[in-house]
Amino acid sequence: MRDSEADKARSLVERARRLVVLTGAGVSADSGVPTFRGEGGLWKRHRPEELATPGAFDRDPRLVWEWYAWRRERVLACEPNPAHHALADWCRRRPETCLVTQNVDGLHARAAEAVGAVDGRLVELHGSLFRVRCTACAYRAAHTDPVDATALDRLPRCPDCGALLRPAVVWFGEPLDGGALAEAFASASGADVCLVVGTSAVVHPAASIPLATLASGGIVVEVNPDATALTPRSEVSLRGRAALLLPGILRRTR
Ligand code: BV8
Ligand code: ZN
Repeated sequence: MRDSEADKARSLVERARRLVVLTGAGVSADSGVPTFRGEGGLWKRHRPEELATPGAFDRDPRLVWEWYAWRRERVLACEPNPAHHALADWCRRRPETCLVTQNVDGLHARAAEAVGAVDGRLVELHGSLFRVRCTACAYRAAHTDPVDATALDRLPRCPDCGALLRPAVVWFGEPLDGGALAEAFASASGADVCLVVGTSAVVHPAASIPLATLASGGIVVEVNPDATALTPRSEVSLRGRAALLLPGILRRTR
């Protein structure tokens, strides 16, 4: 990719009055977290409809927990990569930035903790692998202990009512948290630049967030090794890996 494209992207982001960022699985790819649709992707062995749905959990909670237990262990062995750190450092310097992620791997939050940017505006649109909620009452909690999914009667249960606990993630066919969605779209509508990193822009309503910035007269800057449906709508679309490109785009210039 020609430097001018990367320089143009850096200048557009640096001069943004208000930036909103949307990330997908690609921002975690360089940490070793499998993406959903890529080679070796999470959906390779299973289709989303098979596992990441309420019906799948109702039919076979042990199988669904087995998949999530595997993903949790896999992610806990990963570290935030230079893309996560560049975004966390940017958000510490510019706390008005809203960082919206589709990812449930918690790596943005870990990068923010590392730079003390915990007061930044991080919206985890689809929840987190490391939070659980009760299938029957209002109980919800952080949860990082290993989950034994070898048998139904070993699955985690609610300490308040004894019902099965589930991963506090948003499954296909489930509504997103209203507050998170409202914050994401309000930020996107109020932004003059939407930086879209590592998403195939297939899953809705997340994929519509950059369109809110465009609708209010803003522009989109995309970072992705592949073209996506957003590419034709992007002012600049950089073909490359987030871990290699983001530190340059977000670097401190003053
Ligand atoms: C809802 C949590 C309504 C669980 C996830 C409108 C149009 C079409 C369909 C729909 C629509 N509205 C709703 C739907 C249905 C559905 C949907 O969008 N289906 C898709 C498949 C067509 N949406 C829903 O069901 C949503 N719910 O709308 O509810 C409602 C309202 C009221 C009452 C009832 C219902 C819920 C969607 C959330 C699903 N949960 N995750 C879990 O993770 O287990 S989705 C999951 O998949 C991720 O969170 C993420 O959102 C998505 C994966 O997408 P990406 O992150 O983009 O990852 P992907 O692998 O696809 O792409 C990676 C990209 O990175 C690639 O482009 C690659 O090139 C790039 N890359 C690779 N390496 C790098 C890189 N980039 C940079 N650097 C690198 N190194
Ligand atoms: Zn309960």
